[in-house]
Amino acid sequence: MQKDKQVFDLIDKELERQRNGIELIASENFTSLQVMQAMGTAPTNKYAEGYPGKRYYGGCEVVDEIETLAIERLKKIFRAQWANVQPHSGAQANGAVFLAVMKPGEKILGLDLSMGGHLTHGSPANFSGKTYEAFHYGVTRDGIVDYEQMETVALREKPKMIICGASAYSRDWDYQRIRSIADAIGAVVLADIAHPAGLIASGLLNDPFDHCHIVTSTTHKTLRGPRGGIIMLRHDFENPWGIKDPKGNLRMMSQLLDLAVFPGTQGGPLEHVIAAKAVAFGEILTEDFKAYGQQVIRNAQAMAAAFVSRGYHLISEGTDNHLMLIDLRNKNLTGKKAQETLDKAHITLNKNAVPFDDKSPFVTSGIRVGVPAITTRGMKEKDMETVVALIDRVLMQADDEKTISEVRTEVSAFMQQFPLYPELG
Ligand code: DSN
Repeated sequence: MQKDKQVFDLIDKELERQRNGIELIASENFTSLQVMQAMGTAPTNKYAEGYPGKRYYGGCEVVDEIETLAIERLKKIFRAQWANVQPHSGAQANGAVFLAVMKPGEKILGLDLSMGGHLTHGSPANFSGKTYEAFHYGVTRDGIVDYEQMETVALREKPKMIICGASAYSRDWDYQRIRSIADAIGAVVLADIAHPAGLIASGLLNDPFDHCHIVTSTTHKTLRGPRGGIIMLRHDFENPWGIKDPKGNLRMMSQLLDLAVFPGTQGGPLEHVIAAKAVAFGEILTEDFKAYGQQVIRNAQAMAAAFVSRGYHLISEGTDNHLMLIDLRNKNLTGKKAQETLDKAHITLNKNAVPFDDKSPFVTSGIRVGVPAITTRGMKEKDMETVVALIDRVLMQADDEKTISEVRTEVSAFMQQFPLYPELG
């Protein structure tokens, strides 16, 4: 059959865009070639509703092996007792946890979206805010999670679940403190580690597993796998909240979560993506991945210092992880203007609300900058200075097309030092 030139030309065009640009979206990364190749393989043809050994279709013996391998590798990474690798995304993983633990109308407490939280942590625009009664905590004026506010709201509202984790937060979390707040009211703690998971996997940040009952993540950010979600328990438990399955039976939390993924929220799992997850998990278990995580943190520190030296205002004055949030108000720029202008220079990042922002989420006062992708490209600390200098040139002359065009050319030349998928020609 003839190749669909129209589509494959567009795929090639996207590859060239990725090769020639500086990718700073904190939630993006570049998978290895074998992770990407695994996604375009035969398991995409297979229906496998259910779980290994308990499927609703015949012919699942091979995908059973693939899924079991992915589960076992993931459990090893996080020293987990149980894992589900089927969620199609982080949002789906969170949705399944909600379904397993909560009844509609019950209360949840999560970080406010406008303070760095995530849509699925109770935003009114999301199923989580529509189905459950959502309360929020924020960050202090210093940009650090306001644990006192978390405690005050938790004691007052007695939510059934407290969610920790963020999309735009550059500091580590005090999971022990969150658990003690939850224990005071008998709440479940869900840690959504979608952003820092790769750094946690390498032991470079606090470990949420011993303090949080349930942990979810995406697999495509700092974990550097295919797009997808996962749910894990370090210790399975007979749930003390008396939560029953749809037939009215008390179950272990692992069973409730399995049921909530399938048949609760999803049908057939994407076994080709699960194969790619297994490959990525194998990579995470190597020393190379630990070295990658260490370089991510060194690069983030170097980039933060380079921004500060140019007078940029970093929320919380710095970073512990892979990203930083920059308030551009002292530079007389909005996040929207910065994102759009940098895009023209092939420097990609996203506008982001900063805590206590006075602008709408479509405009915002800030940008979020992350280093996982450029670290995968091979950049080191000294390169962070170059990247920040390029960003600064564009932002300081945001209406000068000539400067933007010059920087675009320099960006493309600079990125030739960091080949991306050379095997693909
Ligand atoms: N869209 C992701 C991010 O950029 O952080 C969160 O879902």
